[in-house]
Amino acid sequence: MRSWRDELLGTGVRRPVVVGVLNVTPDSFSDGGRYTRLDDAVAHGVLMRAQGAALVDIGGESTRPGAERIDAATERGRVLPVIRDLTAAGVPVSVDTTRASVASAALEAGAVVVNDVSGGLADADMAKVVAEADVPWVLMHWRGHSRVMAELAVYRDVVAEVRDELRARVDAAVDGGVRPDQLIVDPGLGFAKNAGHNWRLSAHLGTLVAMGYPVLFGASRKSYLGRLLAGPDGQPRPVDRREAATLATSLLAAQAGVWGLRVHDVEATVDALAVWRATEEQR
Ligand code: PMM
Repeated sequence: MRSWRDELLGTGVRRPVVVGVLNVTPDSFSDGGRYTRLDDAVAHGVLMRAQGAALVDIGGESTRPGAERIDAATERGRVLPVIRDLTAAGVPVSVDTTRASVASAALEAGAVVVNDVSGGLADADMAKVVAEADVPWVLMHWRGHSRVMAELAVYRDVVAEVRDELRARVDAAVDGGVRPDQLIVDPGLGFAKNAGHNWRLSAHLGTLVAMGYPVLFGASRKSYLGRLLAGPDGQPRPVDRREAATLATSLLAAQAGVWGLRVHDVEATVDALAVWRATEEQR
């Protein structure tokens, strides 16, 4: 039987895969508050899968800049019912958490991937959980929790530093017993990064791809796109009107060779990728 890992990371997988975002939080910047009812969340996950998502990424704790933390029991209470129901519906699910205890419960509930925005830095037990469950682990570049991350956006050479810090996280994961073929890396746009850092990383994704690990790219609807598209009054473009800009980032990232795109609008992304693939096939 083909495992979820083969279906996500196997050599025959058509890249980039699309990872659908499903935040079951009251306060995430884009979809916060929309999927707090279990049946709404499950229906949206099922829809994203039908639209072509390889994976639906469930988050229970907002990571928006400045956000305060919630406790682990609250986080588990938000994500576990959705993971159980989506798994029962045959939808492959990743859990977006920095806590080993939440990851462990999520894997037991059926999640097949751990998406850790802290790259293993927030919880020293995460490597053990991932090693024992033998699942893929997304290591995102991160320097600190949301409350403090804006102060940590200081780089001399953002591309080299993100690459080197991701490599250190990869090494720590392997030292913790995780196999290299379980690992996916992510530049973590917006996490301890200002707009200039996000653009610079987007322009040099090849440096991260050259690390030899699958790269996940998550620009969808982020605030630097809102600022790019600000109107004459200087107000950022609202979150629900950043889709065309998001699609442009997705195509540029596809061209740079990323493994996956973490997005809110799965159908639009799948359509844009169909155009990209049809063009690529003629080269
Ligand atoms: N961004 C957010 C949350 N989780 N996970 C990964 N791997 N990469 C990201 O860029 C990322 C993430 C924040 O955005 P959201 O509100 O759209 O979830």
